[in-house]
Amino acid sequence: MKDPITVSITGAAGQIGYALLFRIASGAVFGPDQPVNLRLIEIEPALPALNGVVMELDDCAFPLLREVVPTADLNEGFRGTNWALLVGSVPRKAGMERGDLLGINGKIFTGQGKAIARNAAKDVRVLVVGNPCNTNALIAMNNADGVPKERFFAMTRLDENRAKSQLAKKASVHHSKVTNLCIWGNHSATQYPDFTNAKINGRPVADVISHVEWLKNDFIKTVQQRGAAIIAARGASSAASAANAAIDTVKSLITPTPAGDWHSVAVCSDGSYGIEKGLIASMPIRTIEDGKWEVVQGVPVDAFSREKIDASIKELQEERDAVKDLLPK
Ligand code: NAX
Repeated sequence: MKDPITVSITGAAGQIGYALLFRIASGAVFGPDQPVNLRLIEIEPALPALNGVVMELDDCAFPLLREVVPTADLNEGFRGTNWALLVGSVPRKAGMERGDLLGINGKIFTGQGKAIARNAAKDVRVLVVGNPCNTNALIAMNNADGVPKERFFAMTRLDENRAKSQLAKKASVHHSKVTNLCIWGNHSATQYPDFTNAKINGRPVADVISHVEWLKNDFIKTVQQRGAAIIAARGASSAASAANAAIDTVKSLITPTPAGDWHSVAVCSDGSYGIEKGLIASMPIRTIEDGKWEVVQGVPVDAFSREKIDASIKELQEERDAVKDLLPK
């Protein structure tokens, strides 16, 4: 049996946490021969609820689950961690401006970035799910002294999965037949689900779905607004699908990407595709092996895509400017 891997999860008593922990503990993420320690981080008032979740983990008697540590202490929560999944954040409330939200969450991610740098394992990787996830990841990355920038990610996989599912439905094929779907930019309503490079059964989407106006309008809008549609229907934001996307992201980052394909995750830009260096932006990523990834180069960006990508990058620059006090020089 391998040595256990340690996974820290913030917001562990929340609804995404509830859908996420049990799958990690069951082996669905790191495999059937990989024991797991869980460090579950919550704010003080949520610790009683978190203890209930821990009782349920106990009651599953998962063969692969080793230590479970529920805590509100960041040092304890990130001690020795190999994967930090930053899910917890403060939701936007009525009357709150986007800037207020950035400021409140910014402080959380400053502290978490520092605590990760102080306590985590040398190979730590960080996936930010809590919104605004790109900018929260930017703040954590810039405050985690000594942790390489390529270890920070923000989640856009839910958007990718949503986009694949919409294209598959329209083309009446199984969603596994949709590949090369890149989400560009921010995980927000400006994100760009790139249908121009996506494939269905290995063919360009436009060869299969001839309704170009649908692709340019309804498709993009449906993906961008899907989160709001779920809230309207369910009375609560997406949780199981978000947890599933976090799992897909981690799996895609620890497994080589199938030849010719890519996956979407926001990473620290190296300037590829004219995306300002240092921003956390979603783009096409290939995993070479566990711990090693690269931006896929040479993906064609036509004028329509350029405009959409630029709009989302502009939003990321504005978010970055709004939190610049939290980014040490
Ligand atoms: P919940 O409100 O159910 O849970 C959030 C949990 O985080 C709560 O238990 C809260 O006590 C905890 N928390 C708050 N501040 C914390 C802190 N400083 N340290 C540790 N824990 C803290 O929200 P949930 O539905 O689970 O969503 C969590 C986050 O995911 C939200 O920010 C949400 O906007 C974001 N999402 C991101 C998605 C993505 O694709 N990137 C999609 C789904 C989701 O909307």
